[in-house]
Amino acid sequence: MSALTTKSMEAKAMSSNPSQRMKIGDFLLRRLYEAGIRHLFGVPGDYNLALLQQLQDAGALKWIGTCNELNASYAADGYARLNGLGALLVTNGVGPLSAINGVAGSCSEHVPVICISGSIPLRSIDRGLGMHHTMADGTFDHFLRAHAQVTAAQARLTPRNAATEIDRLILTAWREKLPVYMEVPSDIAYLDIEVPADPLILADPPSDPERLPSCITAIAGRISAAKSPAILFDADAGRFGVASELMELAEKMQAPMAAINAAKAVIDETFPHYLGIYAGKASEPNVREAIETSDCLLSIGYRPIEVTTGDFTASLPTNTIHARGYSVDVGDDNYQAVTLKEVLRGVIDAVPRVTSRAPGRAAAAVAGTRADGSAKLTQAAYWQAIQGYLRPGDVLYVDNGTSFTILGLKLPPNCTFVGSINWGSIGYSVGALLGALTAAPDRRHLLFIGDGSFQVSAQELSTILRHDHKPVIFLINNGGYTIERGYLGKTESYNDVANWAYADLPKVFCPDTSARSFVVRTVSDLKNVLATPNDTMIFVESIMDAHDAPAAVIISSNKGAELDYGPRGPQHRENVQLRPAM
Ligand SMILES: Cc1ncc(C[n+]2csc(CCOP(=O)(O)OP(=O)(O)O)c2C)c(N)n1
Ligand SMILES: [Mg+2]
Repeated sequence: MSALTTKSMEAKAMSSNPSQRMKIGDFLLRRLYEAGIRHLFGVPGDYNLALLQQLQDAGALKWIGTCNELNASYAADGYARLNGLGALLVTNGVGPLSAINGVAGSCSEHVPVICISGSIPLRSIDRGLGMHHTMADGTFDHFLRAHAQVTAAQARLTPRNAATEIDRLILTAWREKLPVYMEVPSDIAYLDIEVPADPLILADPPSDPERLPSCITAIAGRISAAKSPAILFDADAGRFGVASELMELAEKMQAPMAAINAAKAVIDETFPHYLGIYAGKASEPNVREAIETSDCLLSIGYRPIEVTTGDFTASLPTNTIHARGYSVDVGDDNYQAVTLKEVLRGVIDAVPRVTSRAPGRAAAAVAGTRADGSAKLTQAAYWQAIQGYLRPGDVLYVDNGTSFTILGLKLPPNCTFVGSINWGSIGYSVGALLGALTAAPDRRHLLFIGDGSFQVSAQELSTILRHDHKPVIFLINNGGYTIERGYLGKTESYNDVANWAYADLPKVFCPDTSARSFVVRTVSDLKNVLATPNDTMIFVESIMDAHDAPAAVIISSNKGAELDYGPRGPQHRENVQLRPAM
């Protein structure tokens, strides 16, 4: 045995990080699996077929082909919402650019998605060979650079960097709760490299041993001294998985808590200390009072924008502690190298149990009137009926439009809410539904969407049917973009859409489907449909008036127009805006 071989064997035996040889593509798929990913969404193309073949041969991950890459990006996002991490595979240039809107949405909404593009072979880059799906100008970096704007990390794999870059990107997505972008040149998937033998561990970095206790002491000191402490949480409370810690803290301190609308259902809405959604002046009075008059507010991941703050009418108390995934602001101090879960666990232990504060009053659900069964279906009667349809454990999806009304409904325990409140790209919810159905097929999934939003991504209904999923789809057919009519163009044709036979689509997309489709025009039609068993897909097309919209949606659109167009905008002309009924 040569001295060199003996030496390397000794080094291997002593090392706590044993390595092995694997093909780059196989290693990538192995790492995705170890990170908890079991499905990959996307569209095949010549540059990703080698990797796709490795996926088929290994058999560990399941391929879910989508009709286009935009929908794949939405599906990966929906999958990640329920699974903790999601991924899509697309082909050079045309794929990443079709997907970029969805990837940007994941960035805006803090959802960890891995966008993998099978890209131009390294051989072509080395030799300057022009290839299809490029600008044919000898450059190959456009798509990496485009995705650098909307992802937390990017890399083009090479045989030298693949082992480290794959781990860096997956870990970055998981830790930051943000998307990442990876190019896998088509000629390297089958090359052998040395890779770690140990599985990838998804874990937060440990907190700093001094900063963590100092931060906990600072927070606990302030909220224990307060007379009316309260908790306000944004979407990151869900992304960083601290719902149970927040409930434990609220319980121990007898403190009221409220959600930003982007965090709907992160906390069980039947929890006694949960008050409802806080959106400044658009909040229920008791929620507004609890948050704004608190003498110490603990806020989690607060990212105010107009649609989450009642058009900037939110006003947090001066003594607000701002906690985020990995940092906290308390007074003038900023704490780095602290992780949210550890901070909250420490605070729970540090604060004394309070028994004297009265629990907050729960916000009222949407008030309803009794509608005449044979009367034409209105938005008011629709949402009242939907409220009664909701069951514990449902997964609810909302797209943009009058369907936002679902935000005002009171959800039963253990529901999950999937929306894109910050990014708000119409059509997102259909792709997200496919993704989340794939991640959690045994739950009941309810989609609330308008005709305009549905038209963007309707094809993915075919993928949902192809995999025999059984969601309930509630589509409002009101002839167009009603929410936009509250901004401008109340009767303009630019807010109209073509009238599809929506309820026929399950049959079109899957001719032998057992899906049940309904066209609903009256209150009693709707009530009958809601009694249908959930043993197959249910598609409910509800016909409603183009000018019928809940007051909250119209008011928000009217205010949006003021923000968007300013005092000299066209919205002040006579009868150009849908306005709330007097
Ligand atoms: C990709 C994208 N394009 C355009 C918009 C602007 N937009 C927001 S809501 C909306 C209309 C939604 O109409 P619909 O789904 O029919 O809901 P409705 O209000 O009619 O119930 C549009 C076009 C958007 N949010 N995203
Ligand atoms: Mg509509």
